[in-house]
Amino acid sequence: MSVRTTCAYCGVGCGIVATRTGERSVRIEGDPDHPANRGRLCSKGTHLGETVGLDGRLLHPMIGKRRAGWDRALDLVARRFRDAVAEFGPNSVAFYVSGQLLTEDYYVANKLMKGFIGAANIDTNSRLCMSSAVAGHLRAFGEDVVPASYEDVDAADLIVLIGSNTAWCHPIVYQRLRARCAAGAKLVVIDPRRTETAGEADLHLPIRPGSDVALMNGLLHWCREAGVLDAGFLRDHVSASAEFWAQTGEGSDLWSVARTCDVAAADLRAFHELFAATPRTVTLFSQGINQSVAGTDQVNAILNVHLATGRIGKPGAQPFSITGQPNAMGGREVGGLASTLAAHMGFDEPDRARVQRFWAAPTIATKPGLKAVDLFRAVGEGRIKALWIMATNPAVSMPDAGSVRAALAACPFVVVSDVIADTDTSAFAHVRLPAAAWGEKDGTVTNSDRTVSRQRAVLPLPGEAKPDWWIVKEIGRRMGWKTAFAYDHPAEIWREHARLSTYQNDGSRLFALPGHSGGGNEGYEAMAPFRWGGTPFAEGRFPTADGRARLVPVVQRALPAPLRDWPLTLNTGRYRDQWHSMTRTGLAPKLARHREEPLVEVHPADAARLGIADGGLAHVSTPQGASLYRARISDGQRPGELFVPIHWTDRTASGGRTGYLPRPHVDPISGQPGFKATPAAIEAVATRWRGFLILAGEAARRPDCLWATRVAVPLGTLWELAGDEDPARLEACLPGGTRIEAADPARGTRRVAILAEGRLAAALFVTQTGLLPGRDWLIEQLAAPQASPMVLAGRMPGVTVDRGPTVCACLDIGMRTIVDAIRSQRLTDVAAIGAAIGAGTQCGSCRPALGRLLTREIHHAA
Ligand SMILES: Nc1nc2c(c(=O)[nH]1)N[C@H]1C(S)=C(S)[C@@H](COP(=O)(O)OP(=O)(O)OC[C@H]3O[C@@H](n4cnc5c(=O)[nH]c(N)nc54)[C@H](O)[C@@H]3O)O[C@H]1N2
Ligand SMILES: Nc1nc2c(c(=O)[nH]1)N[C@H]1C(S)=C(S)[C@@H](COP(=O)(O)OP(=O)(O)OC[C@H]3O[C@@H](n4cnc5c(=O)[nH]c(N)nc54)[C@H](O)[C@@H]3O)O[C@H]1N2
Ligand code: SF4
Ligand SMILES: [Mo]
Repeated sequence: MSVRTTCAYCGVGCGIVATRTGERSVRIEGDPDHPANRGRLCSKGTHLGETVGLDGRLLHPMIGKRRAGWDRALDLVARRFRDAVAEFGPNSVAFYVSGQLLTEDYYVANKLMKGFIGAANIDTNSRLCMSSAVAGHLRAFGEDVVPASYEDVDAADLIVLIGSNTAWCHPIVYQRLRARCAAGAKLVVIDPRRTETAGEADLHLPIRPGSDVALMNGLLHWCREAGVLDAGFLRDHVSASAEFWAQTGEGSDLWSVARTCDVAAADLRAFHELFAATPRTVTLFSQGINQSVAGTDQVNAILNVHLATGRIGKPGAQPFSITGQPNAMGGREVGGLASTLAAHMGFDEPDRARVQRFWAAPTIATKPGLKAVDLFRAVGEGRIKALWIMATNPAVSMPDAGSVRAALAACPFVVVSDVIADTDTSAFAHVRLPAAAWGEKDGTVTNSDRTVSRQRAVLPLPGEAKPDWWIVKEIGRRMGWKTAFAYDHPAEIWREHARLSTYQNDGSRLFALPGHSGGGNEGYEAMAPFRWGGTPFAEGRFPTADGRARLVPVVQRALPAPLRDWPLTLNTGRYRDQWHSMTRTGLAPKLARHREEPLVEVHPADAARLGIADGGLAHVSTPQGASLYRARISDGQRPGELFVPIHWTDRTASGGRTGYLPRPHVDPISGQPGFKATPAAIEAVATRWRGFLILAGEAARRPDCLWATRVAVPLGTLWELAGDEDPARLEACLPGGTRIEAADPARGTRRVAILAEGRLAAALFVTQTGLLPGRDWLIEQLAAPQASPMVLAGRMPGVTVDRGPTVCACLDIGMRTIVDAIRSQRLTDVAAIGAAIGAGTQCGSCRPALGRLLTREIHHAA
């Protein structure tokens, strides 16, 4: 049986054809008919099938450490929330939800909190993700509407990526834009780091972090002087205060901007000229813009340029805020943020009364609720007596996660709905509720370009897992609102959501789903992807009171001088093949080996000055916390700046706990944290020994040593290790069985293998000054019915098998294999590599990496 569904991961929203092939196995193919991807998938989507097993799943409701029936668990949750509201008022309870919920789940949670509990303390991880874009849209357009679509990318002649590592984070949009570049469009990337995305650009501006307003204001004023502004559009469709041009003009000359942004004036000039000469320009932005204490201003600086040049609402000419999570946009539509009410309505009248009337709600929130950072602060201060977390892992993903953990530990009642049993957050839960996972759920999601698609179940619900909407409506019913939460099917919720969107909507709210309010469930079952809103702003009309868009006078804030104790700036972000806290991608061996360990990337000059060695360990600290990383020296970093990934957690590593590091400073308008720039320091850490441990099956426990990172491998687990402690303590990790071992005391080397009925059950290799063998051959031994007698050698004589880190995740091809092919077959382009060994021919996510390897090899050869 095949179903048409949507990818579980990013906001590109690719269509998938999923076919069940066994008890818990699914074949994944790109849906050739889906408008977002037309059959293509990236490495993460391609390997979704590796994450649908039951390893680590939460399959039953749990009260504390004990299994409980649904009735008992639900009654307990409903009673604790009701009691808290009765005793301390509606503001004493909170929900913290997620852009990974489906629209139906999200709608019911929002309705329960805002309309029935009667407070607005429901916020979402989207606060950390694109609330600055929401706030910027509201200021400029009057409504949170993303005007662009992917077809605009296909039609653009210039694509500007600002604060977006699109090749890794929105790979299918990236493939669409590369296809456009192949047809002649130009690509400009504005990012302090030389990412793989930047590496392929026609022009890369490695600006000083946080200087984006200066850059955009400079562009705006250059366009003004060059006569590139659209005077007609400004006159008819845009308003600006009398002071706008004077305010934004300050420090906007080429030389001042070059100085503020720390880029070459010639490069800046080249950008201006390209921009001026290219009416069909799409500017895509994501976290480098949003996740800043000036995020909303940065968004408006971009929107100002597009409005003033009339490059909005036209084919190939748009500002384009791309969303991160699969249903970030759906969350905005239902009003999942504490600062919005529902269906693009706010808390002012007549919206509030209208929504209350529609819901027939006994009460309704009168004002916005607590935004994520304030919400967890309120939890820490004891003001929240009951907290329900759904589909997000705030103990990892909130800034200053140490304080968030302390708050969770102190909260009288914490409920966590998740698909995974043990997460860093669920460790604090009094009640854990087992949610249906991707592949088991039914509902809708809205992607970055307003396309609504169905997610459809291809697998049955395992254990006692239930869809999120079902769990929430059960709590609503048990809190006493039986008719308002009498849903039996997600289609009923969808139709209600659609009805609210058109309810007393005279066209002043662009968000509307006409034609979806009625019909039976069959229409919902058969729903094909569609985009709401048509082409917003095509006629130059905006959803403000006077129909005009606003130019918002934003000015570059003073950039902080380096602090004495924290002289560096810490930037945080994503890896190509991992998703957030790795609860799902961390299960997939094919995704694990692109980047096995959490790295801190350091500029060579800083590394030399601070004695940081490539491949050594380093301790990164900020005023909030500290964590260990493996150092990678990279001239793609700017001097004085560090970059670390966000993915590793208590479950997967002893280091790489990035959530502890960012400070909880937020944008004053949106409340979005400035995750990309925290004052930091770095210090090299020497260890006495290094090693690794390979175990058959899932590893229950993290080895107890300074550095231990889990890597999923076929049929088992690899732990990369290093430490100072006596390595003898690692013995505790070894299973029983026949033991063989070898030692070389001169180099401090010990090698142990455990065999169970001839099969390799474990291999532990540790050395102080010697070499460690590659891991691949030993990992392959896990599959052998009879382990090779050479296991203690770590390899077969004469065979070098380690293929290096995975580059092509689809065909599982490592770096060394590719370099060998380039050298031996004298390959000179990415297509030739594909023809020779297949790398890069499937999902295409690794094509930028192949390009870089080629450049490096050709450079070497010369
Ligand atoms: N592989 C993968 N893909 C994902 C995700 C994932 O976890 N893994 N998560 C999804 C989600 S939820 C999101 S929100 C998106 C995020 O997608 P992106 O926004 O593309 O990802 P990030 O790595 O967070 O940050 C983007 C870039 O902003 C740059 N940056 C930092 N500071 C500044 C600055 O001051 N100015 C400018 N111009 N740039 C700056 C960083 O160097 C970084 O390269 O990805 C989505 N896709
Ligand atoms: N330092 C730093 N921190 C960041 C960022 C950054 O760039 N830097 N980026 C921020 C951004 S943009 C984002 S979006 C967040 C993401 O951060 P989180 O939302 O915390 O990350 P995830 O690991 O995706 O957490 C999702 C959880 O939901 C569970 N889950 C998956 N599907 C379902 C489901 O259907 N139902 C239920 N109930 N649970 C489910 C997963 O197992 C997992 O535990 O991180 C933010 N934090
Ligand atoms: S780009 Fe990749 S992760 Fe994002 S939706 Fe498409 S297949 Fe999924
Ligand atoms: Mo995000």
